[in-house]
Amino acid sequence: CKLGHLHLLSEDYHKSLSAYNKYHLLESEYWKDYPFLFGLGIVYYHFSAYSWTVKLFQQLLYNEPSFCKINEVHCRLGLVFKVTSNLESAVKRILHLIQVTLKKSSIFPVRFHLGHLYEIQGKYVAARGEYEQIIALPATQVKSFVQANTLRQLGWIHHTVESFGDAASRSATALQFLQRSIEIDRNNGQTWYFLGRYYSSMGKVHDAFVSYRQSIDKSEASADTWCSIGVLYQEQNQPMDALQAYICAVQLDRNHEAAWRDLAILYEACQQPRDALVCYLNAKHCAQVKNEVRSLRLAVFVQFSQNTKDEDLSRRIKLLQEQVGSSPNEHLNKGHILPCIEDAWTLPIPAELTQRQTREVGAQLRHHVPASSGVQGYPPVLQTTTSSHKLLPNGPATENGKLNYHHHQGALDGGARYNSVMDTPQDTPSSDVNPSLHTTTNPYQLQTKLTNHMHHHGGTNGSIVSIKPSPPLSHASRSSGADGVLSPTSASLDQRQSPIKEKKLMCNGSSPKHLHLDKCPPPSKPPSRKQTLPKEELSPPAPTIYLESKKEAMSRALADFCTNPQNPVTVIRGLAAALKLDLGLFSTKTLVESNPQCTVEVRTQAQQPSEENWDSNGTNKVWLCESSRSYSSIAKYAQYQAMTFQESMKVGMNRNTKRNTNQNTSGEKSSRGTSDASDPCSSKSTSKRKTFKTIKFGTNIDLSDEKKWKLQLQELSKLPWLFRLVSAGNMLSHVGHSILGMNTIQLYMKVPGSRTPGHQENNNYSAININIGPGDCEWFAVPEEYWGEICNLCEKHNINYLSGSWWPVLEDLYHANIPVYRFIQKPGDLVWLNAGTVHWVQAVGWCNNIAWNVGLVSPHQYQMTVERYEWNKFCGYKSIVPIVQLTWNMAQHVRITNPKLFNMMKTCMMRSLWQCQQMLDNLKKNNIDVIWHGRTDEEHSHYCETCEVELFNLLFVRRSESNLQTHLVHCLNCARNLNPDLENFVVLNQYHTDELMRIYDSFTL
Ligand SMILES: O=C(O)CCC(=O)C(=O)O
Repeated sequence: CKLGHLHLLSEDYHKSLSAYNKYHLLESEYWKDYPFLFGLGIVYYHFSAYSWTVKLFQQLLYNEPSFCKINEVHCRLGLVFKVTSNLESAVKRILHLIQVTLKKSSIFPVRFHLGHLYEIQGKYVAARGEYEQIIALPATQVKSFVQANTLRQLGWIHHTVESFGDAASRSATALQFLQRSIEIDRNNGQTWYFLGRYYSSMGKVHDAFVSYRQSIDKSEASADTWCSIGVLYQEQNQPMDALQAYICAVQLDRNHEAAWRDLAILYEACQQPRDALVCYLNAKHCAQVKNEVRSLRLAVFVQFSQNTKDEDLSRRIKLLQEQVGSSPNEHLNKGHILPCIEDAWTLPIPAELTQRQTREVGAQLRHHVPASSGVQGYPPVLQTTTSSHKLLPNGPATENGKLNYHHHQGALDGGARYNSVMDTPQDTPSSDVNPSLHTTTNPYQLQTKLTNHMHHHGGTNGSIVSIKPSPPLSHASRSSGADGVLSPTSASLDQRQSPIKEKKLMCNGSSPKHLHLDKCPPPSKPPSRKQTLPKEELSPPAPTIYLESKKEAMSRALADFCTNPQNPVTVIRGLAAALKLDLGLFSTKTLVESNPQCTVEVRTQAQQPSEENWDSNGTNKVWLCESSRSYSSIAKYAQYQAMTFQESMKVGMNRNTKRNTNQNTSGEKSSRGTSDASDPCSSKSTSKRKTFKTIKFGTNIDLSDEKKWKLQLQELSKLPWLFRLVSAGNMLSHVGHSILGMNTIQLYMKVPGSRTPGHQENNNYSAININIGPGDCEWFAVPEEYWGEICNLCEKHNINYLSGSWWPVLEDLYHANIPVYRFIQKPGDLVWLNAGTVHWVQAVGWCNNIAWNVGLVSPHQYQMTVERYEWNKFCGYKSIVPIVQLTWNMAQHVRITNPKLFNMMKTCMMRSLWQCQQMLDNLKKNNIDVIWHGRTDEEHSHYCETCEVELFNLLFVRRSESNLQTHLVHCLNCARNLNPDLENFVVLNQYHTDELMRIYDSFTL
C-alpha cells in the first residue's frame, strides 16, 4: 500500500495501480485503510475508471467523512458525475464544495464547473449568474485559465441563447467575450472553435476559417472542428475539401452524428445517393446510440427537435433506399464528383491543416475505438442492389439539406464535447496529482483500456475491486495515524484545516459510527444469484388470499402469511366486503364533494403497454421512465378523469357501430391492429417509430389532514391491526411526527396507463395499497434479494436506482434471471408489499388507489430498515425515516420481547450514545459551549443541511449567509468542513445525557 502511495506521489500511475492491487488482494479489510481508498480512487480517476472511483470514494466518505482530503474527494466525485452525465449528483457535490471552500480562491474553478453544469442542463440564467460572479472579480484573484474558460462560455451562451436579448446585442456581447477569452489564453482550441462557429454564423467566412485553423492548431483532435470546417467548405462550394474534413471528423469520432449527416447531405448534393444512404444509415445509428443518453440529459425542447431530426432522417433514408433500389449499380457509379465513401475513408487529411493534427489523430485513433460502437466495419459498405431503375437526378439535398452546424452545439451537446471544457489539467481541483479527465475518450472506453492495461502489466485478472465481505471491523486495527500520508500530493483544498483542533475535535477515529449491526464493511449490494431459474419460476403466481369473513380478516394467520419473508407480495381479496368497508369514501365523486381544492401532483406520461417502456422518440425500449411534473386540484383532475372516460366510451361505441356496419355490408370482421384507438395502451407504429398518447396521472395526494379527511380515516380504522395506519405494533407510529405518505395516507387518481415507476419503499418498510376502482391496476413485483441486480441494471442504463425514475423492460429482467410477480389488483383488493419488495404499477382502467406504509415491530423489518438506512448514507441519499430517533422512541414506548430485535436496537442506542458522549467531551476540551435546546413534542428530526444524514441530539447551527433569518443545521463533520474551529456555529443539544442513559438502562427485554 505504501509503495502504491510512493508511485502515486511520483505520478507513476501504472506502478501505483499495480502496487495497490497487490495490497487489495492481500488485505481483506482494505476498506479500513483510508489513504488506500483515497490513493486507489485517485489512480482510477486518472485512468477515467469512474465507476470504480465512485465506489472507492463512497467507501471513504462513508467510513471517514472527516478524512483530511475529503474536499478533494467531493470535487472529484463532482467531476466524475459531471462527465458521466449524472448531473444532479454533480451539482450537489459541487454546491457542497462551494459551500465549504467559501471565499477561497480555489472556489472559482469549482464555480466554473457549477456554471457549466447549469449550462448543460439548459439553465442558462443560472449558468450566466455563476460565470458573471467569476469575471466580476479582479484578475489577480482568479487563475487565468478559469477566466478564459468562463469568458468563452459566456460568449457561447450569448451567441446561442435567444432569450438573452436581441440578436444584434447578443452577437456583439458574444464576440467581446470570445475575444477577451482569447486575449487571456491564445492556446485554447475550444475558444477558437467557438469563435469560428460565431464568425461562420455571421457569414464571415475568412475569419471563421482562420479561427478553425487556429483551433486545429491548438487543440487536441476535435471532430466538431473538422465537421464545422466541412460545413464551411461545403457552403463555399468546395465539395472535395468538405468531404475530406467530414471524413476527418468521423474518423476522429465514429459516432459523430452531425458529421455523418453532413456527409450524407454532401453526397446527395453531388448526386451520389448510394454513398449518401450509407452515411445517413450511420447517422441514424449514432442517433439511436445517443438517444437514450440524450433523453437523460437534455431538456424537453431539445428532445422535440431531436424527434423532428429523427423523422427527417428516416424519411431521407426511405427515399434514398427507393432510389438506390431502383437504379442499376453501374449507373450509380457514373460521373461521380466525389470518391465513394469507401475510398474517401482512406483519403489523407488536408495537408495544410494537419501538421500537428496528424500526430494527434494517430494517437487518438489508437485509443478511440468505442467499446460499444455499433457503427462497425469501416469503411462502411452498402449492399448494392441490381435493380435496373433510373437514378433520380438532383438529389433534394436542400429540402432538409441545412447543414448540421447546430446539431453539435459545442459545449451543450454530447458528453465528449463538454468534457473538453473541463479537461485542461488546471481545471481540476489539484494540479499536483494531475487528474486529467481525458477529452476524447469516453469513460467506458477507458475502463476497457484500463482493464487491458492490467492484463498486460501483471495486475489482477480484471477483478480490481472485487468487494467481498470481510471479517468484522476491529476497532484497534483501524489505521488512523496514516491519514496524512498523501498530504503533499494534494494540498490544494485543505490547507485551511487547522491540524491541532482537527485532532481535538475529531471524535470518530475509532468510534462505531454506523448502525451496521454486525460491524461489517461498508454496505454493498446483495451478491448476484448464480443459479438459473427454470422458465416457470421466472413468472411465479402472486400469493392471493380470498377472505370470506371478518374473523378471517382479523386472524393471526393472515398477518403471519403477509409478514412471512418468503412472500414478497400478497393480494388480499374480499377484505372490503368482509369488513363492510365503505370504499366509496375514496371515490372521485366523494373526493370532489369533500375537498375539491386539495392539491394533486400531476405527472404527464406516455400511455404504453405495461411490459414495455419506450424512449421519447418511440424508437428504443429503455428503462428511463420520463414524466414531467405539474400541479392541479382534485376537482380539476376529476374533470380530466371523467372526460377521458367519456371520450373512450364514445370511441368504443363508434367502433362498434362501424364494425356492425362493416359486418352488415361485407360480412367481414374488421381487423384489430396495434393502433386500435379504444385500446387504452395501444401504440401507433410508423416505420418502426412508436407514438403514444399523452396522459396525466394524479399522484401523491396528501390525506393527512384529520379534519378534512375525518370520515375516510375513520373508515380505515376498521382494518385489522397489521394494516392499520396507526397501531402500537407499527414502528412508524412511534416516529413522533408525520412522514407524508408513510404514516399518513396518500391517494392516487388514475386513467389507463398511469405509471408508478419501479422502487422499494422508503427505508424498506412494508406497504399497503387498496384499489378503490372502478378499473383495475396491474402490478409487477420482485423479491427484495434481487434489488442489487435491478440496481445494476439501472446503473447500466445510467439511472440512479434510488433517486431516478425507471420502468424495467421485462425481457431484461428475465434475461438476468430475475423472477417477477405480475398480477391484477381488482377494485377492493388490498396489496401487501413485504419489506423491501421492488415494485412498479400501471393502471389498466380508470381508478383511485390509497396507500401507506407499515413497519412491523419485528427483527426482520428492523434489520431491513437499518440496512437501507446505511445504504442510503453510503450513496448520499436521504433516509426520510430517522431511525436513530425512532429507535430511542421505541425503546421508551414499546415492550420488546424478541431478543434479536432487542439486541439490534440496543446496539443502535449504544452507538448513538457513545458518539454523543465523544462529541460532548471533545467540545468541552475545546471550550466550545453546548446550549440546551430540548425537543418539543412532534418536533421533526433534523438532517444535516449538507450531507443529509440524520442528526440525533447534537445540532451544529449557523445562520444562512443568504438569508440571515434562516438557520442551517449541520452534522459535526460538515460543520468542521465549513469551519474547522466551529466559529459562527452554535452547538445545541436536545437531550440530557442522564436522560439518555436512563432510557438506555431501562430498556430491557
Ligand atoms: O397505486 C400506485 O400507483 C402506487 C403504488 C405504490 O407504489 C405503492 O403503493 O407503494
